[in-house]
Amino acid sequence: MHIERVEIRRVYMPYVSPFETSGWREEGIHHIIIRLDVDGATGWGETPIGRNPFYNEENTDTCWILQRDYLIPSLLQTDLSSPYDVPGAFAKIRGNRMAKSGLEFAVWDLFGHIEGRSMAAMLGGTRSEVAVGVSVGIQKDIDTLLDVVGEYLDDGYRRIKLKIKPGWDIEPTRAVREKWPDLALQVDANSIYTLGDAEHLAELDEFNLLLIEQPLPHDDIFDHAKLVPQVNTPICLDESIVSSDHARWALEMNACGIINIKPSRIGGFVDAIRIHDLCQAHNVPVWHGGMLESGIGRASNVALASLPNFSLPGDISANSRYFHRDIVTNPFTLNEGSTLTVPTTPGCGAIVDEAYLEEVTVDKLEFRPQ
Ligand code: OSB
Ligand code: MG
Repeated sequence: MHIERVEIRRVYMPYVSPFETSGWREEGIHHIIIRLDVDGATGWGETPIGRNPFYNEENTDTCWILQRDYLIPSLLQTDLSSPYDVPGAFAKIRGNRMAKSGLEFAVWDLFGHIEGRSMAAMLGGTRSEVAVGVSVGIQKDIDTLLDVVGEYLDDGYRRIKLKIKPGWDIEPTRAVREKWPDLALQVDANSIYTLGDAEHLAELDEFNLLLIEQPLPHDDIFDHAKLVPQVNTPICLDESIVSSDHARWALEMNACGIINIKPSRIGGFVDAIRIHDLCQAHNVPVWHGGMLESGIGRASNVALASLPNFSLPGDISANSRYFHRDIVTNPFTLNEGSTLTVPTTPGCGAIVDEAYLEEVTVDKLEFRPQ
């Protein structure tokens, strides 16, 4: 099968409230939405990339150029018999995994529609609901943080992640832990510390956290392996695990006890599933991270999170936690027990609101085979 038409759109959608981490602050998403068409069937995907290269080395502009000049021309030339053919079509192009990922997700959605199968079923999902929590950005002071966390708990979320940075780590975590002694709580540093901060990070041990996510540099598995024996709380890697090879290296080096899987960071589902399976074989739990996706990327994340070794709650909150209005007409809502229901309809299950998508589109390009 050859894809007949590709459309990519840069979109901007404002968040319900700004999102701040140790390395950046954003007011909304600057993602790329991909549409594929073949013979009356449509597949949608999302590249959930940062406007600036502050999370990983890519940004919206680099993804746009890579998709336009390299990835889409390769995809249009490829005779696809399954989504597993996509990584091969992109193999010559080094890195640029976020740029690749949205195209791969769209191919999965397309095959789901053609074959009448849900994305979760195609990926090997076994759950009908996935456990989720909320990632809470850095706030202006601790009182505000306690209010924000309290609101999410009132909404029904049962796991909270706090973004931390030097000067906003021990005290905010202590305040949340003192107010909610039994809350499932974890922290994420987005690569802001160094190995010299090991003793400081060990001060977090007293708060009974599920994990400390990516304390050290984004490309440094080696120093994480040195940190692990110095901290009692499990270390979880996010940014450092960009492929199944990186996951294997981290597991062999004992650089982490838990891995956060974001299929976008890894270039798509094919390699993300390898990480899931590898971790399962090592008895290492994984959980599904998030990139503040629109309803399209969110639906495909929920599909992947239905695989069996996703045993900790994911950063996949309901659409309303991120946006007042989303580009889908069937947003996820939070179930009792802090879960989202896995769609069973063909593909990822997102129903795209094409009129609103047009409204939030900043730029678009169309491609057909030469
Ligand atoms: O490090 O997990 C992260 C958002 C953008 C980039 C990186 C991260 C995050 C989040 C938000 O923590 C997770 C979400 O709710 O989508
Ligand atoms: Mg993270």
